[in-house]
Amino acid sequence: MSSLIDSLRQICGAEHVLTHDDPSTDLSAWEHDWRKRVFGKALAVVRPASTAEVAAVVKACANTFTSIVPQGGNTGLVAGSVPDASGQQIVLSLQRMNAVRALDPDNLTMTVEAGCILHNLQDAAEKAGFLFPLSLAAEGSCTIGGNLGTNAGGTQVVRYGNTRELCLGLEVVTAHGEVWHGLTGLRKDNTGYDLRHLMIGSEGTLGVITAATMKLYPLPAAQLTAWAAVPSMEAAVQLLGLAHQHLGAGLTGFEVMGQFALSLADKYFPNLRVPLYKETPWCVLLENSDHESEAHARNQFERLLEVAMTVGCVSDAVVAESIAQAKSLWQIRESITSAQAQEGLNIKHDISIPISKIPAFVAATDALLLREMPGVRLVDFGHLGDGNLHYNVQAPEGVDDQIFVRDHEDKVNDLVFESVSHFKGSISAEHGVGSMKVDKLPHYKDPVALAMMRSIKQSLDPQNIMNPGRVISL
Ligand code: FAD
Ligand code: 2HG
Ligand code: ZN
Repeated sequence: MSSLIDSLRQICGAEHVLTHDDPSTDLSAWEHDWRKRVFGKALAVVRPASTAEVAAVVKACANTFTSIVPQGGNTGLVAGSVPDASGQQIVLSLQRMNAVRALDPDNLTMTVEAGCILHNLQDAAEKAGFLFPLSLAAEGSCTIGGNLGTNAGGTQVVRYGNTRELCLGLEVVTAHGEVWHGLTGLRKDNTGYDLRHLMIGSEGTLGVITAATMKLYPLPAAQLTAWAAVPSMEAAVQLLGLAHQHLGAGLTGFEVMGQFALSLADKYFPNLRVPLYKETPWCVLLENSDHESEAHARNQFERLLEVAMTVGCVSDAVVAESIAQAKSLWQIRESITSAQAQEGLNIKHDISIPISKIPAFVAATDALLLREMPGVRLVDFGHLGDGNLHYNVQAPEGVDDQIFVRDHEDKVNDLVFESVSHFKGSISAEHGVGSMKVDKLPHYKDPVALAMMRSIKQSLDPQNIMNPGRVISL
């Protein structure tokens, strides 16, 4: 292996190939996942600065049958970006490849390197007078390469779609170390299989994304945020229908949050002042982006809320009076993951169900879990506008969280996933499969689809060096 490390040092420069041989180097940040559920050991952390360097690194690894784990911001929630415990896999960190290569205002695109932090992309777009709409709570550290790798969703999907819908072209280093130059920026191209869509969401198992051409949108004239108390999940779904009717394409966010999830946000972030949640089982956060004016947006919101209150699907509501107030409402929503982590280890489920079936799913699955494990605390929240719930399970009050997760995780997963399957949903809506759900996939994915996935993987990565053991087991 020392000859591989020597080659990698020649390719990237010695200071960009970190190994455990140097006792002063701490690799742990690259070796464990954000949730601290998986702790691996890397042969080396390799930090190339260009596509040519990535290609040379992959070739050197292919020549020595060395596995590669691509890593961006390492904020993934399914442990797909960290090495296993063998000490034989390299972490290929894209963090140094963070340039905005071009912005084309007429084509409404920007071409960026994979290691660009999402928040920096949003900023670069805004400085040029455009909106890059992908938005998620990890945006200060996740990268566009990771967003593409996982086909991230986030809070604007109801209007702009997942990362997949925002991408018009890719540059990819294949498992053989060749470079596919696919940064076309074309909105129409029917010249055969769409390899871009194969790579997006493949979680580093088919190749390394080194750059992407992403869509830009006009900045709205006004963005208004409202917070509504709703009496039930049925009411939340009814409100979603009304919001589509009244706001049309202006509806850019529709998030639901359960009372217990909000109580955790309140407990750990008291300065955020969570409104209305104490008297109601659910709250909804809505965003209206308007291309006319703030007055128009406010007027639309007021009409929507008036109708919603008349039919009874909203019991109380506030519309943010300022940008600062809107930001703090969004901060409440975005603080839930962190608040839940501070409350203790928990069992996450990132699921999607047809929107119409969500109330029945929640009622049935809550009842099932509470019957099987009395006292479990359900942290339900998510992107209701997309039919995507984060249906997370926390230990009963006073029960040791580590012991609860150790003893109950499998059973809880099985109960929730069986329920998801009954309601014809997906066991991963936006976070991906990673290493955490790879064993579950064969039970819940169509066998013909799985067989096609397996043959794609074997044909594009015959040595199985690209993030092996993630997404699909061979
Ligand atoms: P990493 O975690 O580094 O990697 C994720 C996966 O992509 C791994 O399998 C990795 O191998 C692969 N990968 C990374 N870079 C590349 C590349 N260049 N080429 C090929 N494969 C690559 N996700 C959502 O979808 N919606 C949310 O709302 C959301 N909110 C979050 C909130 C918090 C607080 C946190 C911690 C996470 C959240 N996530 C969310 C999950 C996570 O942020 C996303 O999955 C994000 O897209 C990961 O980006 P990353 O750069 O951190 O990727
Ligand atoms: C979000 O929507 C993320 O905030 C994280 O997808 C979800 O913590 C979670 O379960
Ligand atoms: Zn989410």
